[in-house]
Amino acid sequence: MKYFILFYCLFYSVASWSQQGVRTMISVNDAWQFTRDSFSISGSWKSSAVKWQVVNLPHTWNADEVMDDVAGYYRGIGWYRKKMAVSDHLKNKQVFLYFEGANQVTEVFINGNKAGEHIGGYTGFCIPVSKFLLFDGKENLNEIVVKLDNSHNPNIPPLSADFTFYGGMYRDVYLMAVDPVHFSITGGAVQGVLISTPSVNEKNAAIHIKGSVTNATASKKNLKVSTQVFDKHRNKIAQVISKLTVLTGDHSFEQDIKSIGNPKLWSPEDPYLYSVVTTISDAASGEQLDEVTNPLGFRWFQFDADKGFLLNGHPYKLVGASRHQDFKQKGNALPDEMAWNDLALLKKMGGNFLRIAHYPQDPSILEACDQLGILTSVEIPVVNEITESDSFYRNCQQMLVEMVRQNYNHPSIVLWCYMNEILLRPRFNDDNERQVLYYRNILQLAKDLDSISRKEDPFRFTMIANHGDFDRYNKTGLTSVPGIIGWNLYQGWYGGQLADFSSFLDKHHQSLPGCPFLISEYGADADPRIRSFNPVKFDKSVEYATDFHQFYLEAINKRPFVAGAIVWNLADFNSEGREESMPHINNKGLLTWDRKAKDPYYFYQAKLAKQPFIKITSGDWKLRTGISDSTALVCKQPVQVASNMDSVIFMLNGIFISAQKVVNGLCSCLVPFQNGVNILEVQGVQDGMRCSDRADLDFKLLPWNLKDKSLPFTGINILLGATRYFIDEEKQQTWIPDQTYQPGSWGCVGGKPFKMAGNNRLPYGTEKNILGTDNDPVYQTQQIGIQQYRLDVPYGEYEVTLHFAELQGAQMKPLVYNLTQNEATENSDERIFHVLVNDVMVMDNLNLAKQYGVARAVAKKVKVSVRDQSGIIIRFNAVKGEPVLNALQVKRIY
Ligand code: GCB
Ligand code: CA
Repeated sequence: MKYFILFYCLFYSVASWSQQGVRTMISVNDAWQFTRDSFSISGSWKSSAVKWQVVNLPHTWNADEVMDDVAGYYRGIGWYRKKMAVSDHLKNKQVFLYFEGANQVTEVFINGNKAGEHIGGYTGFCIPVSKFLLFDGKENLNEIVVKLDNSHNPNIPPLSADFTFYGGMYRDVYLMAVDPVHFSITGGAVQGVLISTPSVNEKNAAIHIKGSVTNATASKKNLKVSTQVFDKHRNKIAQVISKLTVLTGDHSFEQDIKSIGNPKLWSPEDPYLYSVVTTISDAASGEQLDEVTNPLGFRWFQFDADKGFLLNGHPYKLVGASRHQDFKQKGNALPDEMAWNDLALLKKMGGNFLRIAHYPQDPSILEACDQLGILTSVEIPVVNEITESDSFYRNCQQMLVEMVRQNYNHPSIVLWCYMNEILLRPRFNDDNERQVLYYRNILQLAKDLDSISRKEDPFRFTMIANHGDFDRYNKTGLTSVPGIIGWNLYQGWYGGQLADFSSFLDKHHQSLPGCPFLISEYGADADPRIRSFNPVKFDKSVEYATDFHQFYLEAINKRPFVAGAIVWNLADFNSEGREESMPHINNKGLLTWDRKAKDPYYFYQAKLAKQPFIKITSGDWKLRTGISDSTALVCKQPVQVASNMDSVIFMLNGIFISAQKVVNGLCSCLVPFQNGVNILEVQGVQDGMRCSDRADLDFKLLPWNLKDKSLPFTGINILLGATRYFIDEEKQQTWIPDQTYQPGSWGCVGGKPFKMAGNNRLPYGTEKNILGTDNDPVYQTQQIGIQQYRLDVPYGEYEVTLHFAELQGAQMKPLVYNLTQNEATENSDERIFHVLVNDVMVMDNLNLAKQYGVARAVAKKVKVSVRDQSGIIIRFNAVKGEPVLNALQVKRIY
């Protein structure tokens, strides 16, 4: 049935277009069969040994396996096949299969014959298939088989990187049919012609069109190539016509439109797009043979070492984010609408720039950028390291040429980038001479790629994005190759202090005068489940990330010479090999993996908004818990607000509580939460303008004195060895930091928070992936050397859950993105202890490492009846080494 529909579509569209020689593009996304079993092209189509699964494109074969506890994901071969009817209306056309991108080596077979192949997972490509096709639209005569391979290949970039190399046909595939006389398709550039604007100013603009015509017939053709320019309202504003006589083969042509008066300029504030329609027709008969339509935007720009970026003659600070192309549960196989949605979110934040990192993305991304008004850079995935082989160099060059040619006409692009942190993983660390040669080879590759880029497109700047090792990039000569430098900086995150960021900016400005730069990355992980009122570096709290962004943006804004602030990253993304609080995820997104805003997103919105703006940044932290202050049955906790107004009024349950001045986009107020729902309203005020926000926050007030009758104790969830909070939305639970025991209340006796030896980055705990749980942060911290845990609860029946994980010992792979130091070897001293609850032995000779393994979650529920004044006393008696406890839950049953 599906095949019939496809056939019908083909027939329908060809019938409606066949009167004119316009190209046909029809998606071929539906009802493919897919397998990872071994399959052979020469084997029978029907072979029953192979299990096929019916899938639609976009599709990846790794979406499910990148989040499990098994290290790694399938990197190998996958097969796609389908049967397809092709209308005989296309018999006299040139037919191609156009792939917007597939990861990473693609071979295409039509009816058992190899039609073509492509290397590289991120650029589009066109495979000519006419000569293999059977044209009979009535039956599914054609067999298309696509073999894809996402194995590691030392000659194909990226070799290593902090993201997942999902395999599959993860973008749209089209059947494209053109007349034998058509705009040439090279480097996968299906848009036909290259359009540039060699000069633009407010009064005048010039347009240059260049392209090539392919004549695939045996005869000489007299042709007319005409280019028409239309404004937004489809009024024709200019036209140029050239005559071309072409023999069989490809023939280049160029056209100029010398002067467009008073061009409407393109800018993020007003992304005014013209369109350019270029047509080939037969000179004598006037019959139209091919036609392409492209976007056109008039803008000019400059990167300057002192003034930063200039757009249309004015200094213009670029502020935005990078983007990876994956999404929760979908891997990299996203429909176009979801790509658009990301850009809409960046725009809504006030961003004017997208770094399309670390590879070219779906064509819909740049369409969105052109239309929404977002400036961009695009890059090829040469990340971390290179292979010194001809084949590697060739693949880099091919990717670069494809990237530039395919995307050339997008007015949103200002930068082509061809290397990212290429000195992060220096090879030959134990052979200095060889390493010098390796660096020299990298430099040579950079020079080659830079000159290809400038030759292919003299109108854009080139960029290399470096990590923060200023001297190394300088010494190797890499800082003098590209038009501008991108710095990926993480001071105050992976290493150093926030203030080191500011000094880095000044250092560049002083020691590399004449060399424009932008901050191509900066960011801090924010696990949306982790909150803290004492945020510290690497605690993964949302609060630390907000502070980090506030600091960085201010430092950049203060310095006109810094061209831009590009946050890493717009959204959380998958990096299968990562561990930390949310294993497999890089949490530096301003949005979560499924695109929910985190606090720093609102901070940017406040800083960039042109209208009055206010937002309770942590308004989404709806489940809160805190301890009542003994007298008033309230708990005071700070709440942060992002706004662009002068001051903010806070109201709780309709009553004024405070007015605060906004400093650098943020302010906060201690809110006296009551038990239950608290309605928090905030109002921003400035010059008679007002704006407001509201959050309904569910507060669970805990008694300090557990026998307090006015606030009966019902339960508590405690993280040991941490000063952070953890929110489990699924279970509707909040975990709070521990305290030291005081009579009447609850807390820990003895021991100290566990801190990983030799890891200066972590404030406490570990960043190991805790197996057997998704709530890693519950287990990643612990009290080591604990003697007792006491809760002076009243009489009743309780359930106590003890949460353990052995945090020490070898099982850990080093952190994938360890930018600063190496982990010290961990001691794995044996620890054996007994656990007694109210003097009843509940676990004896507990040896976590031996019984469960290192870094595995262990939860034990114990029923306890409390019959006397002393409440619950949990004792930890050491047999060997120091006892530990990671988290504790106590629930009153009755
Ligand atoms: C970087 C890399 C990027 C990583 C990022 C991080 O410098 O360019 O690919 O994801 O750091 O989060 O560590
Ligand atoms: Ca697409």
